[in-house]
Amino acid sequence: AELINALHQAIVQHELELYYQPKVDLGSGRVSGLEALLRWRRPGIGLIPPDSFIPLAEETGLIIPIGEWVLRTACAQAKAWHDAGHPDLIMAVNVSARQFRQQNVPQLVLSALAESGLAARYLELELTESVLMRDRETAVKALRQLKEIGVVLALDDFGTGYSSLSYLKEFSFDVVKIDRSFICDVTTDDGASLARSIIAMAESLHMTTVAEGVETEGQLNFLNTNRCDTMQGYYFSRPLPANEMSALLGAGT
Ligand code: G
Ligand code: G
Ligand code: MN
Ligand code: NA
Repeated sequence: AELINALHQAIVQHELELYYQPKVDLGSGRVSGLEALLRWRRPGIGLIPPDSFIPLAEETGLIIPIGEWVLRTACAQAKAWHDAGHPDLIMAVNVSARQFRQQNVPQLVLSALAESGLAARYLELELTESVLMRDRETAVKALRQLKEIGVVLALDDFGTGYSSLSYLKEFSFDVVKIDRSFICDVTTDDGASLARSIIAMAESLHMTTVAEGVETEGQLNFLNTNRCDTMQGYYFSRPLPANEMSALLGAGT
């Protein structure tokens, strides 16, 4: 109960922050997009990662104002970076499955885009396949609405859930984010063939691929050789607060 009050206060007192992690296009080497990652700067305690409070936010309904704040802030920040000379950056926002069920995401997206002046194609939503697990018809309807609005839809943490190829066929995501547990293993034979088959599957379904959790040059070489489109991970950059990201973007990317 104390944590619930604190989280409620966090929204009112502006203790939430977004960090941003770059995604690098492997063809050009340029930063093509950013993933917004939520943090709670708790007075006297420090920076709290989302895994420690999003489940509570979902149980209490606080995910609705939090999700709204995240989306509006990310869209406004993307527009500011576009105006500052990085006009092609795509901003990705995470939406959890429970949040997707609780919140009218298409309506919120329309409102955040209108308010920020960001064009829909520069907003990407990262969803996990569990959005399709319960009440699938409603989910598919909301996903179709989002497609019509024109935002990019990415399947996050691919390979960790109850992935089924039929899900992928039934609903066409634009992007597959290959979970970092696969990327971690690409320097072993089995790991490499698994990652290759995910890339091939994505290609055959006309989806682009993002490798998550890239930490080493060996992993990067593998991704280049196997024609993965985009990489994200500590090898290039950790998630950074907005001012540090501005500096990184300014420095010629
Ligand atoms: O940044 P970090 O690796 O700690 O993120 C941990 C998890 O929290 C990831 O699964 C990520 O998708 C999720 N997450 C990060 N930011 C948000 C957010 O703004 N909303 C939701 N729903 N999940 C987020
Ligand atoms: O589930 P999702 O993909 O949204 O989670 C992203 C999380 O992965 C973020 O919390 C981010 O901090 C973390 N992350 C990003 N890059 C790396 C990396 O190279 N290695 C590891 N271990 N985690 C990473
Ligand atoms: Mn994500
Ligand atoms: Na992920």
